[in-house]
Amino acid sequence: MTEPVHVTAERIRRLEVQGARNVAIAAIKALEVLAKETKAKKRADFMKELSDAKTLLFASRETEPLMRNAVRWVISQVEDSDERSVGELARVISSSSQKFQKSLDASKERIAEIGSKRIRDGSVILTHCHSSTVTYMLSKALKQGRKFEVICTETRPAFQGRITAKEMLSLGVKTTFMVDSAARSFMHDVDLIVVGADAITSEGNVVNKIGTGTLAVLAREARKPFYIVSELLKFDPATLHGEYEKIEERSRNEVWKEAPAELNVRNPAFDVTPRDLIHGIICEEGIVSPQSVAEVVHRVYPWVFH
Ligand code: RUB
Repeated sequence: MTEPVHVTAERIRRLEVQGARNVAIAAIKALEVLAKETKAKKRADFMKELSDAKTLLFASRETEPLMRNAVRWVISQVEDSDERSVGELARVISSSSQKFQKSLDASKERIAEIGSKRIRDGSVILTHCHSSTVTYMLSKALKQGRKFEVICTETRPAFQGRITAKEMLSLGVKTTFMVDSAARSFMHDVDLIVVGADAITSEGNVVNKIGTGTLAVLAREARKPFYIVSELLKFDPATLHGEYEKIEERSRNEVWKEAPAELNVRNPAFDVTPRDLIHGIICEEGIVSPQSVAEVVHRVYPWVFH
């Protein structure tokens, strides 16, 4: 196993790479490095290295179907190839990884085009955590001349809301920052809630940063539209076959470093927002209902189901 896969997996585990999209890109870039540096002489040995890399990357964060779909697809291109020489197979990994990244970029662009139309001039937008897909969509709306304000939650315990707040300020957007538990107090000021996704299940439920489900309930109470902004490839095909999406539980130290030892501290990284609380999923195919998302994925990315 080459070093970079270990290093990348560790960086993902430590949240040094954050957000589903960045995690997926880092993982397939690590495969590119592996392909470049491999000492394997035979196809079988190279395939074993890829398989070990996959195991390591999958274990780095368990609620990341985009990463799993990306890694599976890149490796499948080698599995399907008739090439025998490791040099040729390594080239297949590099070109497949780059192709996947290009298609993710195209999806991000399309999502931003579609989603930015939902941002009305003068509106107040609430977001949670840090989603690069959400912030890109907001930057697109800004470029189109739309004026809006953003409210960010701080997103305990790892404070990813600070990344969003800084990014919005750097774009010159008027930004308000609050603790997560203040969301209900400000919901009446909000016109639209947009959040990212880590996983979309076959039933159209969405897994995203812990606290997202609470915001969705509050949005329903205040009758405010609640949208998910996400690439379709965050769909987890395992959920179609009955698996529950696993919710990563992180170290108690992130919540309280010097907590009394006998205290039971829980730190789930994500929660599930039921589809009935979601107005729509803004994805590269348009704004789709959570109920129809599995069919749309099936139409656009049939390989996900293999
Ligand atoms: C990040 C998070 C983001 C999604 C979507 O959690 O929940 O909303 O990953 O992000 P963490 P993106 O900080 O624990 O990774 O749109 O960038 O894929």
